[in-house]
Amino acid sequence: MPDYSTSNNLYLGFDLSTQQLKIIVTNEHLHALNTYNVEFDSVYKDKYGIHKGVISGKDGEIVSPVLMWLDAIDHLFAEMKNEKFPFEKVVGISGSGQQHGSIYWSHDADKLLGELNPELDLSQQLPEALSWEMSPNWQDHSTIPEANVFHDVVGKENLARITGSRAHLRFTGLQIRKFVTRSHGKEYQHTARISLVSSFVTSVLLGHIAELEQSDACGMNLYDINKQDYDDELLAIAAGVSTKADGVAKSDPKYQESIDALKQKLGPIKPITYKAAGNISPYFVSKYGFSQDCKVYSFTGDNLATIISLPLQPNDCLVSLGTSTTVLLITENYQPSSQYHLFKHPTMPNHYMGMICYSNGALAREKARDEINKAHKVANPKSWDQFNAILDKSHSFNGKLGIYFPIGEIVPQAPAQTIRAVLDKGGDNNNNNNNNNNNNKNNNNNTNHNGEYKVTSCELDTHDFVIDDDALAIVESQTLSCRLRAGPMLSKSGNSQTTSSENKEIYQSVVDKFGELYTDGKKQTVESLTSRPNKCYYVGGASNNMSIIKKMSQILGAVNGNFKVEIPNACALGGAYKASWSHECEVEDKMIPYDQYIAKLFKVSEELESFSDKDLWHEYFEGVGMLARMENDLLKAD
Ligand code: XUL
Repeated sequence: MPDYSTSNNLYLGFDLSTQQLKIIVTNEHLHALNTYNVEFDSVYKDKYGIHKGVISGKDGEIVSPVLMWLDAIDHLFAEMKNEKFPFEKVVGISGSGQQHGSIYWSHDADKLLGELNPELDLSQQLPEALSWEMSPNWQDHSTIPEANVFHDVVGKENLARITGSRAHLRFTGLQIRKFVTRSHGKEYQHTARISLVSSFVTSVLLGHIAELEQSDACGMNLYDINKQDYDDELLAIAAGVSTKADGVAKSDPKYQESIDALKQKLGPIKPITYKAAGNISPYFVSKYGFSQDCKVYSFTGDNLATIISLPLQPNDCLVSLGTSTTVLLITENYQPSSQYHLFKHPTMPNHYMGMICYSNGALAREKARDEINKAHKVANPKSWDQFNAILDKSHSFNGKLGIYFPIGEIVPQAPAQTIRAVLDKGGDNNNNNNNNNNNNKNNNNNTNHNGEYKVTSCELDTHDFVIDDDALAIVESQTLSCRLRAGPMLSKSGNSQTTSSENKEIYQSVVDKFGELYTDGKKQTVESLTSRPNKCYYVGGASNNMSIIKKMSQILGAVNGNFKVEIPNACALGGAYKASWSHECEVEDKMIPYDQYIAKLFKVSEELESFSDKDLWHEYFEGVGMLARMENDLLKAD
């Protein structure tokens, strides 16, 4: 066990994810001292019948047993107690939960939570506190009919404008509509309150049901971010009384009653604050030895906790290169789109977290790598050497891009497909339809702007597109897609490094070549095309491949540096830092700007592994124009 004697205050950061519960211990200097974790499958496989932390049912239903999470909390605290962990030194707790999951509390919940007997475990005492013993997991995809209803009633872009996201199968509002109208109508009648996973853990630790935390509440498709209030029409859909979808007239008393009932069950949403949700419940004080003054600060969602685990400033981007690619960024600019997400920032009240989630990431790159290795008869089929050598020797945009979606893509929403394309700078209109692949695309739109540039789809070995070209084309295309989508969110960053007249010139030159550019149905503006990230942080599996992240950094063009980071406990750490920041704000009785507070964690430029390469941001404008046109003209829509 680490030496806790030199720390005055300890903080706990929870991470309740799909497959495990983790607790990290930090001190007042933001040092991480210890972690504890329990893998659900290794302990609860038989008791709860889970596999990889969840139970999969029919029609895409994926749920987690709520009592298992309670067992996991007691399990870790018991382990810590066994090790003589100094619980009395813990002054604040916060943490993260997987996003979108909902927990259905019964009318007895508050009473049962408040009267817990420390002689027994949580899971023995709380079954009656739940009106349903399961929580839909974020991987659940059983709500296609509900997604259709949300979009039919309010429209995809409009829903994104209101709530920060279009309807996603995992989002809480859709899950609630399914619960109410299709799967658990009876249980809904017995539901007094609904928590998110984040506010569920807060509630258990407090001993009463906590308010929803504002940034995580943005993942419900029910909350109007600008108005900072629930949207009644969306609540009506979730409650199964939408006039358009369910035929309930607004004049029917059932309409407003059902909206009000759901509003009450969800409870108020607490605006971003450093103030504690309350003190830890007597159960944990008696059973484990916590101080009764220990504060519980509202938990948030896992992605939201991730961005507060690093000293990120406005307009910084975190590019996570796992099986899927996820881009998280901080912005002051509320520019919603149906193709990405905006949430309130969990600790910076006037800021938002943007999130772009691609489903095709590593898998698509690996497929290209394997083909290249096969063609070159490389002994180790998984070696990146050949792929990387191709990336390393490229120092400009060669006019070849692709849409590499071995599985269906979310951004832009499209079925599985592969399209390769070349940019013809010479302008030969007669050739337009000569090199089609078999995709169902519309080549008629491949307009030859100013008689000069056109984008032509082709198959391998036509237009000189050879297998080696896939290496560069896939990394470039994936990165340009991020650049096209991050641009609108960064568009007030002031990071363009060019004057506004230069920006107008750059913009005009792209428009002259490719016509007005639209991404996901929205026109790109001078600002959205010319804004650059402040810093870029690369994390996850492929961030260990320097050739890939160097190429990405050349294209994304961060103005204040690129960094490679490893943050294995990001969600738990973000939770612990939220607790220590909140505690410090409470002690000082004022809101300390979070980016200033977290800056003392480490000096980014000195202590993180930074890397730089040629800045090809300008050169890749042609690529920006080309990819935008490819998406509009060639992509087979869902
Ligand atoms: C985000 C999402 C997942 C979960 C689990 O929208 O669904 O990232 O939060 O990690």
